Amino acid sequence: MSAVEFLRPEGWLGVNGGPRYVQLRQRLEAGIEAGVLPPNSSLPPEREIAEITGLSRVTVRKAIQELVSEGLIEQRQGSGSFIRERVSRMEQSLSHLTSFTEDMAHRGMDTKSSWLERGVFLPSAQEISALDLPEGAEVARIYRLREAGGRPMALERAALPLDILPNPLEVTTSLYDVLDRLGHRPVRAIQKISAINLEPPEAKLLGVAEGAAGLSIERTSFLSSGRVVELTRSLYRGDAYDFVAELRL
Ligand code: 16G
Repeated sequence: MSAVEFLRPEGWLGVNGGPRYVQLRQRLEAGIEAGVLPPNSSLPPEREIAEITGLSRVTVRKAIQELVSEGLIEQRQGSGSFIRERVSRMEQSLSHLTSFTEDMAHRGMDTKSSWLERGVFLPSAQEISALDLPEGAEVARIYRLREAGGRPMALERAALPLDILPNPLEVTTSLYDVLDRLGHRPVRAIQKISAINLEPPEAKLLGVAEGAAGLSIERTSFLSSGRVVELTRSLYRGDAYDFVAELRL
């Protein structure tokens, strides 16, 4: 069935069905759910929807606006409204100190990292204090776009003391694998999670709209001696992750 046929008002638009923009919104939601309006396809223009349904353009616009705020539809400047790709959310436990590679392998997903930065740098004030770096010490930094199952998931910026990770170029897939080999795999970590709106460059890398919701997670990891191993700031797509913590009495 075409989108136009699906939107013909017979059978779903009625006087007793509540506000008309809500009826249209529900019809469009049903079309998205049923795949009549598939991901990445364009929605007929407002004017055309108004003609097919007999609703006013104001009503049509209101329904579309609601779908935009629900994240089902995306408006692209100059080219109209598109059905957004549905992202299945992932649940991530907050009680295990695992790596991204391990988390995804556990779900049967392949991971890929694109390197945005990797090398030895002069540390920032935050790195000096978080990693407890001695005067004049440099820092190993790796910045990656992390993908799983072919989808961008997170941007991750890690900083480590050089004696923990002397050669950041050694990290090709998993940082924790390299730390494991070097005998520096962390055993404990503290994470701080905050809600953010993704800035244009990060949103672009993650394949979401500018200002889309994201989660910023700062992880500070420790060796059993109490020494800090990494300071990592990860930006996760807000539409792809649920972080789950188990609480006990
Ligand atoms: C996770 C950690 C990150 C760690 C990375 C190592 C969070 C929020 N962050 O993404 O701190 O550096 O795993 O992953 O979970 P890798 O061994 O696959 O490189």
